[in-house]
Amino acid sequence: MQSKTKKLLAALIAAGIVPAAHAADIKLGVAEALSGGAAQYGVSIRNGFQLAADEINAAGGINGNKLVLVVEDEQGKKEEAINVFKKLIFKDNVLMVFGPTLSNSAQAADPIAQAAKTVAFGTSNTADGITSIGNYVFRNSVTEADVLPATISTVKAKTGLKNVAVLYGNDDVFTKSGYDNFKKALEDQKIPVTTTETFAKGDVDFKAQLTKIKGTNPDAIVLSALLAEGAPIMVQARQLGLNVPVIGGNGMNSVKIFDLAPGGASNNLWIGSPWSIENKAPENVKFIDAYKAKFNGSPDQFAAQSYDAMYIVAQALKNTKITGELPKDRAALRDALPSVTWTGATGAFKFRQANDRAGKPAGYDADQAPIVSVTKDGKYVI
Ligand code: ILE
Repeated sequence: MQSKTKKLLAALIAAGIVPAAHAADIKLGVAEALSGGAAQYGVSIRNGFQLAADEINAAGGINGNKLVLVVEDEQGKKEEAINVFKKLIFKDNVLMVFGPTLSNSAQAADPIAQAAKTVAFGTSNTADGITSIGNYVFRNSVTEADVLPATISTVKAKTGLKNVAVLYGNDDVFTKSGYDNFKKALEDQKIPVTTTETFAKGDVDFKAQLTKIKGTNPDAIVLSALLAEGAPIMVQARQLGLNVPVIGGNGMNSVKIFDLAPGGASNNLWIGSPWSIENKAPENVKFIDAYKAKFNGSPDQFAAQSYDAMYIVAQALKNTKITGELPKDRAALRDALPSVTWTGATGAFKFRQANDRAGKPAGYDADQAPIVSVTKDGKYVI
């Protein structure tokens, strides 16, 4: 800003014509999939951010300064995630970036934030390796590595399954990582695999794989998929008379499954997550009520995690002196984040240091334990 303009602005603030808070807005980037298949998750995520930011601003903001969200649609595509990260970081000059929605996009876009020494905070990325990108990469989404062993052991204990068939998407960072972690958990828990089948993004007909699976007569199907393919897989499995439990990863953990696989096709789907709509803790009840009032629908795990993430960043910002010098402020926010603890919609939260591939300290993962639930008639039951 020109110094003349600066002086004029200062005079207008002093005269009470321009509110002082405007001069110190805190700009946060939100890069999520708001169109395309991954918008099933991205819209919920954006809603969670908006709800939390509105609440924080209504309660006085951050030491009197208002949070302003700069929201961009990265369309669930890694090239778009890269473009949007560049726009937010270099053109909009945001303090930090939330997102992107898919691990597949995070693996491509987070290195941009890391190189620019700007925090990239994922609220839905659950694949291995995301936080190994570097020390500016954070997430509060619990990883497949942390969730899937508990999901498998719970289904084993409750259904007595003896073997499983495996079905996974082999061209997506998250579905592939889910597969790797399922495979490891099955080996660790000595559960034999009857067959392993794959599919690709955009496939619509899964009957060949499901018929093969049916031929091996498994006690359950382990499924690492995003909703766009996972929902039709459930519909087609039930059509073929495959009514065994389906054990899903994070991609299958959305209330959208009840609309996308209607008429009971979504029954008997097992998933693990730290968040449940049934959890009656006061922080969660407050979140669910506020979400319903604002968006006229029920929240899901993705909204709960983004809502909590905004409060986690707000706690860090309260301990950060914003100077107006962007590189300094971006670094100060990064340094304030690791020690934040917060009890929100997903319960008690803290970060856990992650390492890079060489075993050196890198970014931060979520340190939370999952609860396993199963779908029954349009609900998750614990
Ligand atoms: N957890 C997955 C991922 O990391 C999806 C996110 C479901 C929306 O890509």
